[in-house]
Amino acid sequence: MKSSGALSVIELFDEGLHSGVNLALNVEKVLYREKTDLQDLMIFENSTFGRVMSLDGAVQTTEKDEFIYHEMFVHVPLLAHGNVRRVLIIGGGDGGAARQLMKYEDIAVTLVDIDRTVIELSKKYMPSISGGALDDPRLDLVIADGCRFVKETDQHWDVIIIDSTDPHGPGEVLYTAEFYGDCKSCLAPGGIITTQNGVPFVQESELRQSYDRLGALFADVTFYQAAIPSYVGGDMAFGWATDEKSHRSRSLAELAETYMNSGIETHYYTPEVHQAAFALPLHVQKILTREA
Ligand code: AG3
Repeated sequence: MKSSGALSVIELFDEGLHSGVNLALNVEKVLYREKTDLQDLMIFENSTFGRVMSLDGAVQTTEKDEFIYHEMFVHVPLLAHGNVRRVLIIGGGDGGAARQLMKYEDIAVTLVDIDRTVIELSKKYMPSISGGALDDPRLDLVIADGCRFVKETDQHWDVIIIDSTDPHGPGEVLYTAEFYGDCKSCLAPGGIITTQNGVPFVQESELRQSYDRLGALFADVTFYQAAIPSYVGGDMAFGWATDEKSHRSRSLAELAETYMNSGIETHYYTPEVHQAAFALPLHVQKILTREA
């Protein structure tokens, strides 16, 4: 009998982000590993996902499936709004969200990440993710604590994308009521906030917490979903918060027109997917409506 292919795998990345379920990825090759004073960062090669970046043992992004996450994070608020000029990204040092934003001609992006290492390593080892966006003159790159930044700035943005890690460690502060309040005060009228809100099936309490905290601040708060293959547990939820309710009731025809006029090219996003992503399965709705 031939020996199983699995025997040739030297190392396994064992995520262990959630209790009771682990994502195991074969590590073909470790390209980088360092524990900085801020976080434990690793970049490795996997046969399915291409290069994978993990922070503190959790997959952040991969070459092969990042387009799903970043397209949905960016194009849903931008095309729903329809007239975005200024965008703030909190986190997102890999440059994936920034690359999607650079598809819009008339755009100014501020990216605030706490860790310069993430930016440098993403550019070096996973250049297709940022695709030059981190060096684009339309991008203002700020190395700072996002919480402090939104508290102190007097600038305003049409869309704020909170592209954070999960609410453990350095990312935890990016899920607090205080931080959401500070984000609200630097949002332009009609502005939209989107957040990385985890996988509801394995992160119910995180979903509910963000819903309650954002719900106390904004007139329209919900989530939209997409399945990111390297995030274990099913569909992930993006948080959506705005005072302008009409952004969420765009007709398919309106979305299709805005998409066509924008001239952007996508690989996951379509106006139909955009609309459908807001349809929440009943078990997710129940997490949001049940008594606390
Ligand atoms: N931010 C989201 C990380 C989520 C990790 N969760 C997980 N592996 N289930 C990633 C930054 C991408 N720009």
